[in-house]
Amino acid sequence: MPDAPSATADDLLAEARDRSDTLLSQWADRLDSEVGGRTGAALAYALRTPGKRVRAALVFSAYRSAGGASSAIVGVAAAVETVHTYSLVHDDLPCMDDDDLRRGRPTTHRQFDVPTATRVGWLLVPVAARELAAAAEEMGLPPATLGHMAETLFQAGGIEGMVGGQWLDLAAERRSLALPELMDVHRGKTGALIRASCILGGLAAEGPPSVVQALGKFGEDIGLAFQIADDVLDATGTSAALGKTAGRDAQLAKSTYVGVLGVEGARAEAERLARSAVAHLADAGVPSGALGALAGYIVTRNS
Ligand code: GRG
Repeated sequence: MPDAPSATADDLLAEARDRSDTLLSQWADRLDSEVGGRTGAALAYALRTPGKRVRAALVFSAYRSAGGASSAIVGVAAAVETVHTYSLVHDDLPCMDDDDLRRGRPTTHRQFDVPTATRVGWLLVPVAARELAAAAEEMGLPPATLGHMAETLFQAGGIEGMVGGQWLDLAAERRSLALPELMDVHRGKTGALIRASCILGGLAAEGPPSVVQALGKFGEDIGLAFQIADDVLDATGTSAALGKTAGRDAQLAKSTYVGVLGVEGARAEAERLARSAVAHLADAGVPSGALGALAGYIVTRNS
């Protein structure tokens, strides 16, 4: 699917699920037999849990908007989803958010056990690295580009991104955060990987620096908007619709955008960020049909 201005978010997400789930399922089969036993089965379980695949859709759309055309980009999309899956498996552990339900199914530690789920999370990170390298090779990308892509993905997953944000989030339970601190938490724990998804698409397409930079700015704004929308859904949605426990933020006494701005204020801020995200693309002359549709979805989604 080229960057079609008419593509709807539903089309783009269906495509992302179709393409990345097929590959993730192949990785699941391989890991199940390579690792074996309970841990192999748990790795396959985690990789096959049915996510929305928003990050994969962003990789595909950013790639096409930067002129990319190789079908091997699916390996990059699935590598990002693998890092995301690791973060969900660990986020649900008793030492973090301690949750029983994820993607409409028992969390990995509930289905298996805590040591197995802990191992699964750790094992998924090198899987993502190996598959990112394989995809870059299949696309014929130069080693320096792969290096840049790996740095982008794993920096986003580390102390400057997801781990750092999650750490701040855990430390902030039962404390009231002011808006600037809350932005740091959200940009790190959720926004960094979403931003990286957009940049990775641009890098894999070997887009010019101005395009990759615009994709990064787009990703930064929608990454923050994504977590604000998540705060709203946690406060207003049901567990059945979300596939995870609703109202968890209140139970854990977390600071959220809803707590600071109220539901309507949080929604308005997410919408403002989605508009700002698309403006970054327009400023740099990057086609924004598909990415704009995904930005709209991110702030209006109901799960
Ligand atoms: C060691 C402190 C430390 C951290 C480890 C666990 C972890 C790293 C980070 C957690 C990051 C996290 C889970 C952030 C929440 C991101 C989020 C809003 C997830 C939900 O994303 P969706 O809605 O989920 O795209 P699906 O299921 O559709 O993929």
